[in-house]
Amino acid sequence: MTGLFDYSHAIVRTPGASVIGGLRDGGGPDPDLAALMDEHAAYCMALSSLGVAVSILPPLEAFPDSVFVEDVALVFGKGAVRLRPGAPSRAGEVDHIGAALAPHFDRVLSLEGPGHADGGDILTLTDRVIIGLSARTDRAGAEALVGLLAALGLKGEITDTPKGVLHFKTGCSLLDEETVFVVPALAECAAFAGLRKILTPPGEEAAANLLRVHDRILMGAHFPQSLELVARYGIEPLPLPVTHIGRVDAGLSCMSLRWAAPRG
Ligand code: CIR
Repeated sequence: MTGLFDYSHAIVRTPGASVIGGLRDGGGPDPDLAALMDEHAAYCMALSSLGVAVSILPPLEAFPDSVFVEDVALVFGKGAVRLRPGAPSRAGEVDHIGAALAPHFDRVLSLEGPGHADGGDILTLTDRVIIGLSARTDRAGAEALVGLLAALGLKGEITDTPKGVLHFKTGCSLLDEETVFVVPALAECAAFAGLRKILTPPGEEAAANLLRVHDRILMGAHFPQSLELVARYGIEPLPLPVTHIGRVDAGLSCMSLRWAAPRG
């Protein structure tokens, strides 16, 4: 059986220059485009260096946030789902990602309206898929998604995302199949019952969105306490620069769609 983090394939999208005008939850300085492009290239190289076959899609200037491919689709070994992102400016990204998924998946399901769901709100565990309600994912979208997951043989579980946290996974990630790295505001989430919880160090809540790939953890290079904590936990971190892409609210998971293609 393939483990949760044994990805064979990933899809990423090169940012367009329009990414500078991407949606932002808070204020802060604009990203520097050249630095952001370098960060994205380093992210793609990190995935490749871990043995993942990375398909790089061309930029979509009309969609400033289209680099965040994780939000517009869900992918599993047994099929994919086109989502309905909650931000109106992102709705048009779905047809583009659908076209990119078609060559890789025999089954591509589509979330139908009126609800919305963003991939950033969806955390896949070994036994179920957690869907966090947020400003982007509403109850109707989450319930419709539970139905699509069932069609793929997966169990969906709906939970809440604390106010002020953009996406469910802005506040948590899996370190391993039983351990979640989580911001204090999300630590008591009922969906985490039975999981080991490790809290983000004070001041490093933004490190919560990390990405485990095989036996490494991709994590922002500017989170020294979190890097040390993960290393002490026994998983070697792979620090990456994400300062500029982080200014448009990126984490490590949102820049790729990853899956393990069935063997044979
Ligand atoms: C947005 O607000 O949609 C983008 N600027 C950032 C999306 C980040 N995605 C994620 O955390 N899954």
